[in-house]
Amino acid sequence: MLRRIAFICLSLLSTVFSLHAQKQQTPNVVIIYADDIGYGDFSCYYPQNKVKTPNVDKLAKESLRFTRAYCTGATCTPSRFSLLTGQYPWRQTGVSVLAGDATALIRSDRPTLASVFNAAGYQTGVVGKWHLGLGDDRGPDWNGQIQQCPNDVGFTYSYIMAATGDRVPTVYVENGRVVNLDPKDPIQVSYKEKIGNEPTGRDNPELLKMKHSHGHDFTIVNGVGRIGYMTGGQSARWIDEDMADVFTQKAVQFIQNNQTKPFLLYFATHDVHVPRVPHPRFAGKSGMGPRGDALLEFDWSVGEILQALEKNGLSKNTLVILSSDNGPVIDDGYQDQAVALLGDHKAAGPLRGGKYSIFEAGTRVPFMVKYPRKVKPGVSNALFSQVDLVASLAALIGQPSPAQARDSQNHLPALLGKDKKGRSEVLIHTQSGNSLAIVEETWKYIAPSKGPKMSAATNTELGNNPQPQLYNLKTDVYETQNVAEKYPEIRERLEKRLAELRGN
Ligand code: NG6
Ligand code: CA
Repeated sequence: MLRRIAFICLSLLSTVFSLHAQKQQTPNVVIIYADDIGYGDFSCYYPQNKVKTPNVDKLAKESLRFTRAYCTGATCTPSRFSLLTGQYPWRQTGVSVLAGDATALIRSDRPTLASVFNAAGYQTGVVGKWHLGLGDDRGPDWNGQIQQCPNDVGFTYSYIMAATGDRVPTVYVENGRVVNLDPKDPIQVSYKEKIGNEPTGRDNPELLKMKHSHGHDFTIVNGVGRIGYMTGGQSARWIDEDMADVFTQKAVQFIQNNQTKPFLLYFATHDVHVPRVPHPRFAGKSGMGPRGDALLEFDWSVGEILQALEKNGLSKNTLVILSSDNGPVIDDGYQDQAVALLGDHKAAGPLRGGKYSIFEAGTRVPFMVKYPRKVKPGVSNALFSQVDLVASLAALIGQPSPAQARDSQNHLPALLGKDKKGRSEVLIHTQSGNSLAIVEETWKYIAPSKGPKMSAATNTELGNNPQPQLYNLKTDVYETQNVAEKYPEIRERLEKRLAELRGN
């Protein structure tokens, strides 16, 4: 009898231990995805810059910090599409900056990063900016249950804004329902014609607390002119100043709620996208205007997330990635003094171009990985693309990568610092000029494109050129010397390779 009891006790103990071990084996993943933060914005990437981001600095010290990680496009929707689907944005038509009432780009039959994690028993949350469309072909039903929302593509929890801070509708959507909506005051949205009687930036500029510099002159909400017309939904409208607080709190709550279960959290901040209307506790604090203040606000959000992991005893077993969806832009359509107060700050660090550009600053972004159990802090020059997160993170949790994630390569060893090389080549794309480029360890080839050379509105060099461009990134990271004619055999090789990959 005694032996029997001892045996039962022992086997119970071993089950408990193995469950515990299992729990430890299964890492949580948190992706902190910034909006429009440039390669040089943090001093860990460009020490000459002086904006104080202590939480990001601390994270960088504890992380493997990549110097050559790319998003797939120089704007938001394309990069986010790739991050979640493992496919390049140009493979599917319509993957470009979406309107706030656009239908869903990713439909429920499609595997995503979230569904891969969900299939492995993870809780999967998205908090923040979505910008991948909502609703079926009839469009999103703002006043009912929205179809084809994040919960239909693998997320078990979602608290999002549909598109961007500067696009209507200016409301939060939780699990497919607009938050705080009064059914007696339904929301109507149009990007084609004026709807309702609310003032617009075009007709009533005197009502604006922040004027537009280009675009952004439709319905005024909270003193800010937006893109698109909206009426109704008064009780549901967000207050821009509180947005970082709201999203951060929801993300922290998600971590707390799931502290005993494995989870994936995709935390997509609104900072530092326009309109830059940070909370009063950050406003004016950077000395660099609202863009600098929004960087402080972003840093605060990062601190809160890391602290939530720490408080719940999850820091060691959580892989945290911090990155951005495209390069920096200073004037993106509002007169927020970002240009006037920029001073010496170089948002792109040593790189040329910025958001919208095929030059390096458009898509080479900050990227760091903290995972105390497996990743030794340091710097990695491995080539990495965000399109690889699906396959690499699937490998991390022992799941197969979906066949539809056709462009996603498993570079988990690079993420963990075991492989110093990463990808052999990275493809990047921009909407302006529909240009494509291929980047290797040394060479970058930009295919000829007809788009404009400059965006006058944002003052960005777009990199479009009807002639082929070839740059040696090792000796000329600022892409000043086009050596396409000097090295015809390299140009031809990359031209061919690009065509091959494109047609694949
Ligand atoms: C542009 C907007 C810009 C920004 C961008 C999308 C104008 C004039 N400009 O069309 O302000 O919203 O779209 O940015 O409207 S992204 O980061 O979401 O891709
Ligand atoms: Ca963006």
